[in-house]
Amino acid sequence: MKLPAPPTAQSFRSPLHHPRVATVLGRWLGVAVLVCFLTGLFSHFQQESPAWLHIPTRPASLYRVTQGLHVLSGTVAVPLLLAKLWTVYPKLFEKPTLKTLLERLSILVLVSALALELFIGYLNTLQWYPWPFPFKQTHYALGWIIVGALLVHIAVKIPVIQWRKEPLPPATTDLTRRGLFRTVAGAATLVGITSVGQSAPPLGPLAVLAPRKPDVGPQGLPVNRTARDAGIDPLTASWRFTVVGPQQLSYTLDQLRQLPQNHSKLPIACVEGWSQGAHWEGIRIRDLLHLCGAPASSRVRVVSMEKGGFYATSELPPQFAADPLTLLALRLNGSELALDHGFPARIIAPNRPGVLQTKWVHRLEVLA
Ligand SMILES: Nc1nc2c(c(=O)[nH]1)N[C@H]1C(S)=C(S)[C@@H](COP(=O)(O)O)O[C@H]1N2
Ligand SMILES: [Mo]
Repeated sequence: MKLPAPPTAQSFRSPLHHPRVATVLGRWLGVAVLVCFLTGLFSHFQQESPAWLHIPTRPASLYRVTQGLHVLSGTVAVPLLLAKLWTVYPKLFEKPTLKTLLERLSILVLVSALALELFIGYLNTLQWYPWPFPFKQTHYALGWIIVGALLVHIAVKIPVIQWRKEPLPPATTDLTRRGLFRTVAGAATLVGITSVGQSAPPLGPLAVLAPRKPDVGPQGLPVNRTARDAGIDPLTASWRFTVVGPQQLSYTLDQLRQLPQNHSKLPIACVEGWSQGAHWEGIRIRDLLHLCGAPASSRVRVVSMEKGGFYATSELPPQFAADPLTLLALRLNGSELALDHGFPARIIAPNRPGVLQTKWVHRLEVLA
């Protein structure tokens, strides 16, 4: 029996594989990747702020928007990438020359880095890490690889993607180009609508792709890590909250409750994409700084009772410590903090990633 001959580039005659179709899908994908990259950079700099960078504390919900967009644009990029790969895969059957071989290599880097990036990004939203490398650093490095490879790809393709007025080949299949674009746009919208609700509460019930619904959790707020997972022991009678600064302060929980209390309406915006607004009550960090004799604009190290681990401490840059919205919160949505939300005290500050909103706080250290 004779096997049929392998396909060649000429076997794919559908105009849906035309470079202009690839160009249109490439533009859509390019926009998604750009939004994802820029919002990702913002999130990175929030967590690793270099000394020269001054991150503003307002708008208070800025990080909620940028990180919601980050996860949304990454999710929407998945169907766009699949569609783009489908339009161009017949090119794989062209006989390579040295030039196209080099180009293919650069596209291989781009596609594999982007596919891996989107894949580990989505698994991160599920808090599932079935790999030996650190997620955060890898995710960040891949972002730069993608942008570099994308710039090379665009530069190589400039002659093809420039809009030319030459007529397109006539449609030969039942699915027209417009039909394909509608299908791809529909798929992208569908995955968008079924995930955006994790950060836009009115759409919460539709968010079947998202692991967390913004209003499901104790006190109407999701929990990212429970007290049990973090190994938090029950409070003992000797528990004290301390501030280490020019003077050292020490309070029992009742004494903390006697200090002047303030309100803030601020969201928790997790790097994993879910976010929810909440109403917080507690003591302004700048009031505590004042009480211990430190300037309101001091850098403050926040220490949790959690032992070890990436979330056990965080730092408030001076502008965040000084902001009147930044609280050592004791109450959430009208009642005492639930244990899983950080009882007896946690940090809540405007325009910050959830990872820095440290829970189960028992000490503040004023840094020089
Ligand atoms: N000590 C400590 N603080 C923590 C965490 C943690 O695991 N340990 N998780 C952080 C993360 S990733 C988020 S998104 C928020 C979530 O707050 P919530 O669980 O009260 O909603 O808490 C932050 N504070
Ligand atoms: Mo988080």
